[in-house]
Order: sequence, then C-alpha cells, then structure tokens
Amino acid sequence: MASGRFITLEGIEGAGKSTAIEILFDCLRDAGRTVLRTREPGGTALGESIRGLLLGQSEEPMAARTEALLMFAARAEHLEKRIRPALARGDWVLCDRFTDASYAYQGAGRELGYEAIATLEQWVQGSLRPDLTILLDLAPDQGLARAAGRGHQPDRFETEQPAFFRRIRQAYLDRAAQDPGRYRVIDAGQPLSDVKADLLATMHTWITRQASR
Ligand code: Z5A
Repeated sequence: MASGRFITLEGIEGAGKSTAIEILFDCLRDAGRTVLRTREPGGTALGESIRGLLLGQSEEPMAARTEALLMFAARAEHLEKRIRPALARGDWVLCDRFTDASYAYQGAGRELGYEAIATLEQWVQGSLRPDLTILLDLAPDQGLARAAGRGHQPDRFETEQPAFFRRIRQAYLDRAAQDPGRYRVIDAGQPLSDVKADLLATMHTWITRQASR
C-alpha cells in the first residue's frame, strides 16, 4: 500500500501550472519531503513519445476515443514505472495534470462523457486517486491570452474553440465542488504574488494535517 502522498495540479491552458509547480516543489522540499515532480501526458520515455503524438498537429484529426486511450496508455506506463514505486518508497509525487484532465478534456471537452473515463480510470488505476488536487481556476479567454503570449506554436489543444475550454473549466469546477475534501480551488486570475501566497497557505495547511494522519 502506498505510504507517500500524491498531489496533482490542474487547470486550463495558461492557468499558470508550470509556474505553480515550481512553487509547490520548493515548498515540499523545504518541508523535508522527497518529491517526484512529473507531468502528464508524459513522465516516462514512452509517455513522452505518446505526448508528442497527442500534442502534435497532424493532417488527419485524431479521433476523440483514440485521444482518451492514448492519455490512459501514457498514464498506465507512468503509474507502473514512476508513480506507484515513488509512493511505495514513501516519496511525495507532484504531478502536473492527471486523470481529472481526462474527465475535463476528453469527458467534457470532447464530449465523450464521464462514464467512459471512469471505466478507464478504474481499469488503469484501480483504487489509486490523488490525495490532493489543486485546481488553478481561470476564465478561458484569460488563459488562452496568456498561453498565446508565450509565443510558441500552438499545440493541438490550444487551437480548439472557446466553447471547448468553457466545458473544460466547468467540468473542473463541478468535480471540485463534488469532492471538497480532495480539491483546493485557487483563483489563478489574481496577480502572481497572490496566487503564490494562496498556494503556499494551502500547502502549509495540508502538510500540517498530513503530519497527524
Ligand atoms: N490533457 C488531456 O487532454 N487529458 C489528459 O488526461 C491530460 C492532459 C493529462 C498538455 O498539457 C495538454 O494535454 C493539455 C491538456 C491535455 N492541453 N493543452 N494544451 P500541459 O499541461 O502540458 O499543457 P498546458 O495546459 O498548455 O500547460 P502550459 O502550457 O504549461 O500552461 P500552464 O503551465 O498552465 O501556464 P504557464 O506556462 O505557467 O503560464 C502561462 C503564462 O502565463 C506564462 O507566461 C506565465 O508567466 C503567465 N502567468 C502565470 N501565472 C500568471 C498570473 N497569475 N498572472 C499573470 N500571468 C501569469
């Protein structure tokens, strides 16, 4: 049975996950934890290859079911090679996106529905779920503007229509409302210094609770 802790970070494009993961990593390390920092899709050699397929533009559009299965194929590899071994060692795992993203992007964004995602989740993960999920909540137009400001070529998701991102944001918020024990929602529309303060306050409170668990 896993003895470490599993923390995931979620949000729409440009919500600031890359920035937040650095803050969280430093915070956990300062608290004396050994941390595996990783991401999805990716985290393993095969997972990173699958990521390339998922994010790359191609002439023939990828079917939504293919996309979902590739997400879970990368996840199966990630769980077996990295996440489960780290948790079993007692390490803390900090993962940039996990299955909540499949519910939000494939379940809601691609409109595959939640039942199909739940079936894959059960098959690939068994009972493993994150202990804590931090949701960086941001209006899609703000997120897309920030992502565009980075100046790199948009990936296959970033070229989607605004309605796609609105469904994703709503799915994340609905999931957070259904399980307030696991999720912490942070307003990512604030100035970065305020987002950082909220992240640190959230983590310190949560870490303190873990000590008495
Ligand atoms: N995906 C999926 O569909 N299903 C799944 O199951 C999984 C994933 C696991 C890749 O994920 C894609 O995979 C993703 C969903 C899909 N869709 N896309 N695209 P990703 O996490 O690697 O890609 P991403 O969402 O595009 O992440 P990102 O590009 O790294 O964005 P971010 O990390 O959230 O944002 P950032 O780079 O930290 O910040 C964006 C800019 O805003 C940057 O210039 C920052 O300096 C700036 N920023 C950050 N915070 C602030 C504040 N507070 N104020 C002002 N400016 C800020």
